[in-house]
Amino acid sequence: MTDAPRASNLPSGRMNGGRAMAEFLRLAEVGPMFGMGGFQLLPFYDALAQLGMRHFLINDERCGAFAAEAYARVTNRPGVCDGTLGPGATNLVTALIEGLNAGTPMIAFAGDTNRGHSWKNMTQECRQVEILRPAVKELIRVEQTSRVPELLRRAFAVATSGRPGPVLLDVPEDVCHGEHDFAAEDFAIDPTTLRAPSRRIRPDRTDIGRAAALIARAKRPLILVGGGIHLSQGYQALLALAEAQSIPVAHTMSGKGGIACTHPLSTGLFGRYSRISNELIEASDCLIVIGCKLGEIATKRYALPSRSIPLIHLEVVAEEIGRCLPAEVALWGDARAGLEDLAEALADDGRQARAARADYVAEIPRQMAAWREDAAARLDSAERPIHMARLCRELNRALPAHSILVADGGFAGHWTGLLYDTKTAGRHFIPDRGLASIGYGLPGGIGAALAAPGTPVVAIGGDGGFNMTLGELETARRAGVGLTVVVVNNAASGYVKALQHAMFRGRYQSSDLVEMDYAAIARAMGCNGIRIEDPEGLPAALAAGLAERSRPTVLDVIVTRDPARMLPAVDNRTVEIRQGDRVA
Ligand SMILES: Cc1ncc(C[n+]2csc(CCOP(=O)(O)OP(=O)(O)O)c2C)c(N)n1
Ligand SMILES: [Mg+2]
Repeated sequence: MTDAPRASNLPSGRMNGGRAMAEFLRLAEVGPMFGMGGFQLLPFYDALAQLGMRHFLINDERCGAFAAEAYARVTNRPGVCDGTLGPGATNLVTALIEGLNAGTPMIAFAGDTNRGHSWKNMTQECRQVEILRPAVKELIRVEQTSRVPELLRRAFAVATSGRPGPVLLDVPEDVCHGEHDFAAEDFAIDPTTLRAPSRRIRPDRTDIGRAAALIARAKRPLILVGGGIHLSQGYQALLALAEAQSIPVAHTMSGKGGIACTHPLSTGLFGRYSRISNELIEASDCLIVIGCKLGEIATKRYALPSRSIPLIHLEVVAEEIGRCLPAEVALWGDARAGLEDLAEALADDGRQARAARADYVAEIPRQMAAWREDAAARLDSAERPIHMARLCRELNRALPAHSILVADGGFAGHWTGLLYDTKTAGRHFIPDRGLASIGYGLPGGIGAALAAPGTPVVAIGGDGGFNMTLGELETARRAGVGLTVVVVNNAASGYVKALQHAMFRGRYQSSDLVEMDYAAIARAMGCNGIRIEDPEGLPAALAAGLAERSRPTVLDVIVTRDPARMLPAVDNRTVEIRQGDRVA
């Protein structure tokens, strides 16, 4: 909506707080919302119905917030979710922290007690504001019905600025049910705050100059890109810099898709799991870190890279720079803006740089080919149970360039982080690396599918994660979502079992799951369900899932039960363990 129709569409007059909430969201053009009702927010639900807005009942508020989070990643517009007083509100916590750590814009509502009776043992009452406050970028307690639009305006401004994040509005029952005479101007909206990033800050010019000088001198510069590239949508700027200056690009799990994985300058994942990137990092003489926190997984528990390699760090949160590794040049700013400025500062050197680095970049496809040859036995494996590498290869083959793969916490995320190839830049791989909870896959897939109708969406996760949230198959079916869910069925909390195998000499405790037929469960729930025990069956099953446009398909993929073979690696590296080590 441009501003003119929005302005002529402003509501006014007497209405309750819930109606004011819904009216504001209507004007903000939010997408489908997810939540579970309770008495406190019912006026909001009633208004949504009257205004014809899309809101989906979810079977667990955490899943509603996961769906909203994934929706926001695909659209860069705040995802909206709600929970009622007490348990509804506390169920939001895990998914809100995912959004907080991943920098995802979200607006969440929690119903709260009627202030006329608070602290008198009301049903469902708890100290939810204290519980939720550290889970969000900002928690806003709405104390007056009249202030609903003003505080929602604030919520959008916070959610979409700087590093975006979730904002929670805690709405007491009497504020939601209470009425006020609103003026049309109360509903004014700043359209720039409806999408992240709402504003872009550029790094200091002197610092850009220093960074450019460092890059110009480097023989083996390497870009390390994190999830910030998606938040900033800096794809073109990244590709332009990498190509103009002949600089290869490695990515974190969250940064996958900064450039296409299939691009000759892409060196794939770096950190805990890597194809060729880790070696390139160690051999580099200038690392350019873009929108990446350099946390545990990216740095192999802070062992990588060596501190002797000069590092340029471009990051939108100033205090993130230097937190895990000292930066020789700190660039505080938006990823896209900073990349554009670097490219401009380096423009004169382009041809010279490309000539100087010709041998260096020519190595990349050769090294990648050598890696692929080494990995071929696993990528092409015909073994039963199915090898995870083969499953990833089949995903690479089956998923078209514009599709979205949502990857759950646990092994599925790491395996696909390592082996899945995005074919174009953009949000085509969505892992929940903010908090790395298991159980994100199915609800995240619902949010992504609703955000990109017509786009093939596949959600992959473990059987443990699926067990946690499989009630949302009902939601997906009700929503008519043609989502393909790949359940990596290893009859185990595999990550835990693999660690018990490696570190505790196979003394397994609470890491086995009972054998289940998830395809049959899906069919019983009115969804499509296919069990796949032979890798040759994967292409047809994936094709059937992608062809199903109006109900979910569960692909129950039977993979190895051997805990010695679960760790995501395509080679035979044995794990060396010292006391206190974390091996994966
Ligand atoms: C909510 C939550 N609890 C625990 C963990 C720790 N954890 C990481 S992976 C994993 C195993 C998950 O099992 P499953 O989903 O079957 O995946 P698998 O490792 O078997 O592929 C666990 C328990 C987590 N990430 N999130
Ligand atoms: Mg499992």
